[in-house]
Amino acid sequence: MKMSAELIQNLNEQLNKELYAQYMYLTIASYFIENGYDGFGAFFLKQSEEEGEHAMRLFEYMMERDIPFTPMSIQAPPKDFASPLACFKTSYEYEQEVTRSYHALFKKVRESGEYDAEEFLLWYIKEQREEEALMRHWVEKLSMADENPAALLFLDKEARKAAEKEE
Ligand code: OFO
Repeated sequence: MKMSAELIQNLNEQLNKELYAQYMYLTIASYFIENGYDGFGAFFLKQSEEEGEHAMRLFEYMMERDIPFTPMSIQAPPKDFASPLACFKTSYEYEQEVTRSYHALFKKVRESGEYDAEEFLLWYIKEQREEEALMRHWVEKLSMADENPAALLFLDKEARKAAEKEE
């Protein structure tokens, strides 16, 4: 079944959002590593790697369905964060934005009878739920730490453990 031009465009945009997430998390990892928080750095490197995998999953699906890939430019992410908490807040906000875009796309594929795409996108719906919960969890913890250096160093160690556990 041939996919509509609009849905093809939406899938390409979604892939671009995943690549942006990969680039943004890489940038945040660099912010942390350069500021001495290696644990948070490892956590964001892991997140960056996962976002690259999400982009590849979309790419492979598109190739399997004979959907043309359109290269698009990837925006430069911000790096001028005011604090570790600001990094997590930005990440949480972006995850919510990506969730909204997957939900909008899911609605469109359902309404257009694209059942195969609907089944494929379910994986992303679940993944976004998990990623939002993960970022929200860290925003809460960092808010409690309130820039206290000892608390931040403790959380930095916890973030490293979390990064290693997910592997
Ligand atoms: Fe790709 O999982 Fe979030 O953005």
